[in-house]
Amino acid sequence: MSSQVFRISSESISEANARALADVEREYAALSESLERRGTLRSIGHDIDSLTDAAMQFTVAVPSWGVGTGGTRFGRFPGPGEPTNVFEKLADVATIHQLSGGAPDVSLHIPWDQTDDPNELKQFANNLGLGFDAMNSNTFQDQPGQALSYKYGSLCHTDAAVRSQAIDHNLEVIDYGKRIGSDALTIWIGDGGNFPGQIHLRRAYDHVFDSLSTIYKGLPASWRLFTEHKPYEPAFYSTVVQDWGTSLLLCQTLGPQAFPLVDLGHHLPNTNVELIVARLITAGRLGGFHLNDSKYGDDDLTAGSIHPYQLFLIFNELVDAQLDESVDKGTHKPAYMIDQSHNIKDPIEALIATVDETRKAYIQALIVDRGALHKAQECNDALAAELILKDAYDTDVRPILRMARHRQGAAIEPIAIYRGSGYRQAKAKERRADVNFGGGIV
Ligand SMILES: [Mn+2]
Repeated sequence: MSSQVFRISSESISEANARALADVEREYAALSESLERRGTLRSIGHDIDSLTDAAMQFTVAVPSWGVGTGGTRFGRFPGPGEPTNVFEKLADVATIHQLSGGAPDVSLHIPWDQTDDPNELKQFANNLGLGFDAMNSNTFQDQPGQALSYKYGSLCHTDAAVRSQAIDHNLEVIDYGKRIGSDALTIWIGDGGNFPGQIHLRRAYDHVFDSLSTIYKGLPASWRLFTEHKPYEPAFYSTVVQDWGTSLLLCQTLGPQAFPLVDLGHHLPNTNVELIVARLITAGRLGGFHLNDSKYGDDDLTAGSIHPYQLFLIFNELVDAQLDESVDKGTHKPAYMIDQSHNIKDPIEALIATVDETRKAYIQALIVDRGALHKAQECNDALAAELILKDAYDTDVRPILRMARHRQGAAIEPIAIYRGSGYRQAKAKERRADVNFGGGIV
C-alpha cells in the first residue's frame, strides 16, 4: 500500500456543512412545523429531534464487493481508482461512512477478501472506525487450485466429496470471521438445475440440508446463520433454495440460530416482498436484508431507484413489528446489509445513495400514524388506510436526513463533497490499474 493514502479531510466536510447549515436549519424548522401542524408528531409520540436521532442510529453494512464495479454476465467496465485488495476496499467503505454517517460495518466475502493475517485486517478496520458484519462464503464459482469443481453444485452436489469441500470452506469462513469479530455467516448457493430432470428436486434439497446441518454445528453460540433464497440464476430451471418458503423450512429445521435473509432483488417481478417480510416476522425468523433494487431479474440496482414505495412498505412492516409488544425482540433483530454492485455508477456514490434511501424509507415509516392506520384497518376503510401510508411516504424527510448527517459530523451533501474532493482521481494514481477484482452478483 502507498504510504501517501488520500483521505477526504474532516475540515473540508465541516466547512461545507457550515456553508449549508443555515439552509438546512430553515428547512428542518419548516418540516417540524409542518409535521406539528398536521398532527403527525403528536400521533406518533415523537418530536422531530427524536426522528433525527433514529436516523443517526440507523446503519447498514457495506459489502466489500460493492466498492468495485460489478457487471452483468456480458461484461464489466471498471472505473479508475477501484480498490485492488481488501485494505483498499475498507478505505472506500470508510469514506462512504465518513460522508453518509450510516455505514460503519463491512461484510466480507471469502475467498475474495481473505488475508494471511486476520488480526492485521481487524486492526486496520478498527483504525478506520469500521467493524465487520456477516461473512459471506463462496461456493458458486471455482477458485484457482481448488481440488473439485462446483460446476454441478456445491452443498447439493451428487458427489459427497464435493459437498464436503463446500462444507469445509464454510467452516473456514466461520473461523476467519471469528478472528475479525463477525457474528454471522450468510450462505447463498448457486446450486440448482438448468433443465428439467437434471437434478432430483427433493434429493438436492436433502443434500443441502445435510450440508447446512454440518455447517450449523460449527457456528459459535453467539452467531447467526443466514440463508439467502433466489428464484433463478445461475441455475435457470430450478434453484435449491428458490424462495422464502424453502429458506424458512431450512432454518426452522436447522435450529434457532438459522434465519432467512431477504435479498430484495431475489424475487420474481411483482412479488410482494413486504408480505414475505411480515410472514418471516410472524415466524420469528427474519434474519435481515440484502438491500438493492431490481426491475426484472436483476439484483444490483441502487436501493429505492426502481421501487421506492416497496422499500417504504417493507420498513413500514419493520417499524410496525418494532412497536408491537407481541413480537419477540430476542429474535426480531434484522441485519441490514447492502448487496449491490453495478456497471454504470461510481460504486461509492451508488452505495452512499443506498444508505440515504434506506434511512429515508425508515424515517418515512416512523411517521406513519399507526393508531389511525389500525382504526382504518379495523373499519375496513381501504381508502383511509392507503392515504395514511401515502401521507407518510409523500413527506419529504430529507431535511431530517441532512440534519442527522450534520449532527454526526458526516456530510450534509455527501455526493457533492465526494465529487469535489478528488477522491477517485487520487485513488486512480495510488492504486494499481491491473485489477482482477472479484465481482459480486450474489
Ligand atoms: Mn444477496
